[in-house]
Amino acid sequence: MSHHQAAQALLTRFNVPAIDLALVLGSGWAGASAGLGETIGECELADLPGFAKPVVAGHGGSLRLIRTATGKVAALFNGRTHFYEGRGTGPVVHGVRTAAAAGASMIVLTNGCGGLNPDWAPGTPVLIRDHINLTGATPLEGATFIDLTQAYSPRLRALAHEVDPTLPEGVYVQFRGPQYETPAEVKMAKILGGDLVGMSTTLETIAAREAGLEVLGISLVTNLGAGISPTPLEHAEVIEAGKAAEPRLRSLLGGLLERL
Ligand code: 8IG
Repeated sequence: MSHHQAAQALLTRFNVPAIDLALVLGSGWAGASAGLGETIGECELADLPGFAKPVVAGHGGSLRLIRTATGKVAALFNGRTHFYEGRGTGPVVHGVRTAAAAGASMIVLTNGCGGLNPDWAPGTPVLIRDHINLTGATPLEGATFIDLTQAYSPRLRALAHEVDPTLPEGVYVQFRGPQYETPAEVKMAKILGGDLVGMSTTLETIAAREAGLEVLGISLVTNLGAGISPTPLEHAEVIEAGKAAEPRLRSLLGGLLERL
C-alpha cells in the first residue's frame, strides 16, 4: 500500500505529525492558492512514493504544505493524475489516499470543466452537488459497497455558501477523455441530469469517501460544453478563464479555509 509510504514520507519530509486537510488544484486553480497560508514546505510530487509526473501543460505536479490562519495543516496538490493517461485508477486516487493516510479528514477537489448551463459564463465557480461517473471505472476493489448518497458534504457546501451565497450548484459528469465531448455527448450529459462535464474528480471522490474523507467539490467552468458554445474548445481558453477567475477563486478558498 504505497499511499501509507507516501504519507509517512510526506510527514517526515515536512516534519509535521499529521495533516488536517487536502486541496487538489485542478485546471485554472493553481494561481488561486497563492497566499492561502504560511508555507511549511514544498516538493515535487514525483519525489514522494507512488506519484508520477503529470503530463499536461498547466497541470503542475507539486505539493505545498501550508499552515492556515486557523492553525490547520493543509496539503495543496498542484496537479493530478488523470484516468485518461491510461495507467488505471490507482495513480488517479493516490493523492487522495495519501492525504487520508496522513491524517486528513477533509478534501477539497477542484477542477476546470465544461458548463452545460449557458448562464454560467467561463470563469464561474460551481459547487458539485452530485456526480455521474461515466468512466466505467472505479478505484474500489472487490465487494466494497460505499454509500455515495451525500458524497459531496452538505456541511462543507453550506460553508462555501457562507463565503459566497451566489455560488451555483450542479451535477458533475465525468467522461474518460482525453478528447472533449461531441455535441451529442454534451446533450446526453444534460438529459442524464448533468450540469458540468469534465475528466476528473468522480473517481477521487469515490476513493475519498471510501477513506472516510469529507469531500467538497468545486468546478471552475472554463468553457461551455461542445455544441453549446459556437466556437471549438481550446486548451488556451481554459488557461485564460482560470487567470481571469483567480481573485474570486482565491477569496473563495481563503474564506473556506477560515471556516474549516
Ligand atoms: I477545462 O468541456 C475542461 N475540461 N470533458 N469537457 C470535459 N472536460 C473538460 C472540459 C469539457 N473543459
